Amino acid sequence: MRILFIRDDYVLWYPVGILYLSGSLRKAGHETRLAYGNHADFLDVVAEYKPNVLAYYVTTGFHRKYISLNSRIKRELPELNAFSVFGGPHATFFPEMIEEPDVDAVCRGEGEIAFLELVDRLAKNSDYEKSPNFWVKTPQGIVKNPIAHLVEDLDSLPYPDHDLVYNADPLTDRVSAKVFFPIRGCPYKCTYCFNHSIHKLYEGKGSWVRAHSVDYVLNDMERVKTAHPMKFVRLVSDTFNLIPEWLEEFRDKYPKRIGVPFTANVRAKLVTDRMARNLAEAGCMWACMGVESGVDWYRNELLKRGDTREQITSAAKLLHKHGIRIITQNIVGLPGETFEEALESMKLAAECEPDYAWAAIYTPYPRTDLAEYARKEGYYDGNPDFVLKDFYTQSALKFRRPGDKARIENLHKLFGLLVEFPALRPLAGTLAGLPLTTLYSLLHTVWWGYAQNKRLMPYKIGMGDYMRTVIRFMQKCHY
Ligand code: B12
Ligand code: SF4
Repeated sequence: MRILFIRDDYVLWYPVGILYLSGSLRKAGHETRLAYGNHADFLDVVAEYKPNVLAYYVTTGFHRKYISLNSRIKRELPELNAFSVFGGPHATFFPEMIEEPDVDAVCRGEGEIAFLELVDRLAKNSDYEKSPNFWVKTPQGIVKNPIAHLVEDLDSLPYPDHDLVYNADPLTDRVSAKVFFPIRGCPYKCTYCFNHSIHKLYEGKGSWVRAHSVDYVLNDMERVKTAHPMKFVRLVSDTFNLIPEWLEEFRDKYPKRIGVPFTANVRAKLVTDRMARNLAEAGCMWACMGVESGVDWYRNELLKRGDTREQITSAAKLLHKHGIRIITQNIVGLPGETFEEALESMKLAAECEPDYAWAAIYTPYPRTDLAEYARKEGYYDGNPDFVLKDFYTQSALKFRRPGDKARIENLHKLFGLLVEFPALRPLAGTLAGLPLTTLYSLLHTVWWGYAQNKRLMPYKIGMGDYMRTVIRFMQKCHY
């Protein structure tokens, strides 16, 4: 079968999930390709490739775009009779999207085994509607199949097919850091994140938290490094510092076999002096660390983080002591939050003295406990179609105090600058109250670009590719 993955986001941080899916499909003898670009190009690629299956990775907020694009492809190229399949976090937590026109199947949870089984069944024309993990549309109605057991041994999966992206888009290959996902899942239950919901989805079906062996990860990296420019590595696992022994083995082997600087996501309360040293010796150039809220009640009761202020600031000190740069990550505009409470988050981030203070505006993702709380408390209506496509512009919530919405949205744009320049902090309330959102957005983008270039990226790209990348960002406005 020919499977065409379709991606309209020009993401330089491409999604790793579809690389794993392509790896599994190819190993089993199917053909795969990625169409990467704008809507007009897709029709040409689809017409030329003639796929049997159209495959989409969807996150909430971007789902409408892909549903419409799929309908357009089906409408304009009806002779193909292609079968459309949606997967990824939105499909997992909002499988009701199967009811949308032209959506043929929706995958819940991990797809390597499930998608292969569906494609094999389609190839043999044998009961495809009975494929585990899938909700499938049939002339008799929607079939909702149960979730299969998780893959226990991640190393049993074929290597991800990185060429899927690089063949489709040489610019991504030239300019972007190479992305890997060594550890799957996270044991914590933060209420805004998808992990607690997926734990429930997989209850009794195996452990959600699993790691590849260090050797599998390094073999995969070597494959990429020998064939592609690899100057920087992003380890995008949710929490990279979960397993201290794994990290020690990685520290021993990665510098010799790969030796390229990397970044990873770390959980503050797990960071010890020894762990920070291990990360540094392995080659960690910078780490992203969740701070989330500066108000203990929001951080630990509402968000269920379970971090003390001391754990957060001490992790920052330890990472810095070992020469690792830090991006702190905060959420502003939490359900019920006031402007003054959001300012506390900026202050806690500032105490960490980060190399960049990143912040998001809270976005209620479907079937998370916090989105449910926000719905029950009347902060939003629960319709995922109103979840905005990114958390950098506006809040989707109603606020307790009139005026706080606009001030918190402005605070979000000024967050990094306020953390960086203490002299600005006494002016935070006044600045956030001014109707200067467009200017603040511009400053926010320029400051992020500056921090990336000067502090976070260990390599430079040529002027031509730099301009091409900037144009893409402007066209698509994200990643
Ligand atoms: C790295 C990362 C990013 C990176 C890379 C982009 C990406 N989408 O991967 C960046 C920083 C760019 C990013 C951006 C965003 N992200 Co993000 N990101 C992640 C993270 C941490 C890892 C993704 C990953 O590689 N997973 C590992 C692979 C193996 O799993 P997977 O992607 O789920 O794929 C498997 C299954 O879902 C399934 N599957 C996936 N696609 C398909 C397709 C088909 C056809 C089938 C059958 C199956 C299938 O099979 C795959 C293999 O098992 C996840 C959390 C997570 N652990 O997944 C959040 C996560 C996906 N991000 C999230 C969000 C909210 C965003 C943003 C919207 C944030 C924003 N800017 O506002 C954007 C959206 C970007 C976009 N265009 O989609 C949420 C999504 C929630 C939701 N309901 O949609 C997540 C789940 C985090 C969370 N805490 O809840 N993200
Ligand atoms: S620690 Fe991070 S990845 Fe883990 S559950 Fe909390 S927010 Fe999600």
